[in-house]
Amino acid sequence: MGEGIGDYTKNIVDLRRHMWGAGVEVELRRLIWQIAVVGKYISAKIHEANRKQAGFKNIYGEEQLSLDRGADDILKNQLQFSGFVRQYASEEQDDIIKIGSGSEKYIVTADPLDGSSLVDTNLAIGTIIGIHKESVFDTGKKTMAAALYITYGPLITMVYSAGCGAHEFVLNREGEYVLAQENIRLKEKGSIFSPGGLRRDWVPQHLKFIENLEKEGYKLRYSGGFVPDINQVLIKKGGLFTYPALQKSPNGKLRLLFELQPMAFIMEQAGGRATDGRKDIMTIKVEKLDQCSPIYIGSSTEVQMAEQFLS
Ligand code: AFP
Repeated sequence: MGEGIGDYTKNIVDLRRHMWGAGVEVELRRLIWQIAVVGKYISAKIHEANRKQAGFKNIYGEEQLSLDRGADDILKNQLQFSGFVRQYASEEQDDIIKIGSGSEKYIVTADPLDGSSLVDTNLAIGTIIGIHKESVFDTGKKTMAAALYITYGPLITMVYSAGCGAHEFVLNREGEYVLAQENIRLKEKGSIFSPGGLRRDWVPQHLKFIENLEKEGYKLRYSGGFVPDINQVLIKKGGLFTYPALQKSPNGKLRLLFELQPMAFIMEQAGGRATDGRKDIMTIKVEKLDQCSPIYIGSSTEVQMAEQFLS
């Protein structure tokens, strides 16, 4: 058998074995495993929607919307019986919902299908998960136990951290998540930047920051999908993603609880940083489920540069 993911003569480390080896506590590693399995079902739903589009009919707004809801249903129903989750909050729900008996160890937050408006373009989209020990209405530094995201692209990949480094897995043909790389470490300084929002809406300090990156020769990499855009900074081991404060929306567009905290948790575990331009994302208290925040996330050099321009 040739080299590569399908070569099982090598030492294959699957997700469960990796978490056991990394000392992740048993309930958390079972929960992470169950969520990773849900990724397969969500991926199947995306392909089902795309099959509709292939030669049958395009999926429009309502259909895409149902994809978001479908992904949320799959996640919620699976977590309902996990035995480890007492509350579930997602971008598709109006409020936090109680699932399980109420005595379970964790609270799960989800952006079940981030970037769903990109499904009809066949660009990569993703699922973002935060796992909390205590009430989510606090800072991520206090409440978060783990975070993961799944990228539905040419391959299905999953990155997780349970506070013991950031690790990437690829879903292989046999339906196993096998280790692709562990303890991912960002370089101090990268070479790509991913700037969200419209240039005409940026505040002057942010515009000057971006112009400085362009002057220094950073390459622009922006797909409009938060998960693949962040994943690119992590897997290329450096660079910066930003969705800034805009003149009309000073808190930017991305959700602190569902999108920014999980990615900040993972990026910090990979030696990177994440701020709103002044404060670390993980020290910002969540007051409301739909609270948004500007974000500068990636290598420490670029994040610090942003803070200097914005201060
Ligand atoms: P959708 O989920 O509506 O596709 O939005 C995706 C997203 O929330 C996030 O994934 C992107 O980083 C961001 O929006 C892109 O926003 P712009 O379209 O304003 O660049």
